[in-house]
Amino acid sequence: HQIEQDLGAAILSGAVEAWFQPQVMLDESGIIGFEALVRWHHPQLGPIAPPDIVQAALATHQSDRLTGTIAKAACQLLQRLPGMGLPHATVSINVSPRELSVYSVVDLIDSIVKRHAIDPALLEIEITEEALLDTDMIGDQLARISSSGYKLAVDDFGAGHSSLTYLTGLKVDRLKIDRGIAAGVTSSRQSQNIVSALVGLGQSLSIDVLVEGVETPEDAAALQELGCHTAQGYFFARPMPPERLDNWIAERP
Ligand code: G
Ligand code: G
Ligand code: MN
Ligand code: NA
Repeated sequence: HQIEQDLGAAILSGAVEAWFQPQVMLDESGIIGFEALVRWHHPQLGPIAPPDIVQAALATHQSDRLTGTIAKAACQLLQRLPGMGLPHATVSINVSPRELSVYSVVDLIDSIVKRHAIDPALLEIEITEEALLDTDMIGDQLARISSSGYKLAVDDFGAGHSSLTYLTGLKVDRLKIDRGIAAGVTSSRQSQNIVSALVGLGQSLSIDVLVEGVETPEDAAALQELGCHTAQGYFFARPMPPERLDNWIAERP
């Protein structure tokens, strides 16, 4: 496996990097945060899909090095955000369910956050909903994310792993509604009803709700109509390298 073979050197050389996708208020009132997404342009194979990078890291026992690289880039962005006029914006990183049972993700992130003197409340950890179903195995790690002061987001919420019981046992800060749901929001009554229900769920549990995959102005308007306040998607911005964020922010109306 070429990817597995080359991953270690690519992490060391900086070829494996974090790009960032903005998260915004649907009423255009501002930027609330950024999601870090791994990117690797392999010299022979071209761009490697993030799930393949994550898989290769697991297979070669380098998940901690991969997540460490992304967390470090997230902290570097957090250090710059006050100077970019966004002192309260959060930065989120994705943590794969499987790595939670392999090493102490919280210890790793703690050491990076301390080194950068970052407020942990500005760093959000995204875990897919699927992972939260098996809290017996990783419940301790998840509880430590919150007790250490980090924000916890449930990623791909509503993508098909429907058990809500974990919401009663964990301190969840944000539900990230799967982009499959946003896709139907202008055309399907069903999708609209689901979005309304999820917004209500978030309100009653005091959990922020962010809709992913907003691709058109029509999606954005429909979601706002349904009571959503925050979103992420190609309509607002694609993921971009951190050095491009300054211009993107400056050019926003
Ligand atoms: O960036 P893109 O949409 O291609 O990402 C595809 C998938 O890979 C998403 O589910 C995303 O959560 C995941 N992903 C992206 N970056 C990372 C990362 O740094 N770590 C982990 N574990 N998953 C990531
Ligand atoms: O699973 P997760 O939510 O982490 O995945 C985020 C992925 O979704 C990123 O790889 C990003 O490139 C992709 N993405 C972000 N916005 C959009 C969008 O508006 N449409 C689609 N199709 N993908 C998006
Ligand atoms: Mn995510
Ligand atoms: Na998601």
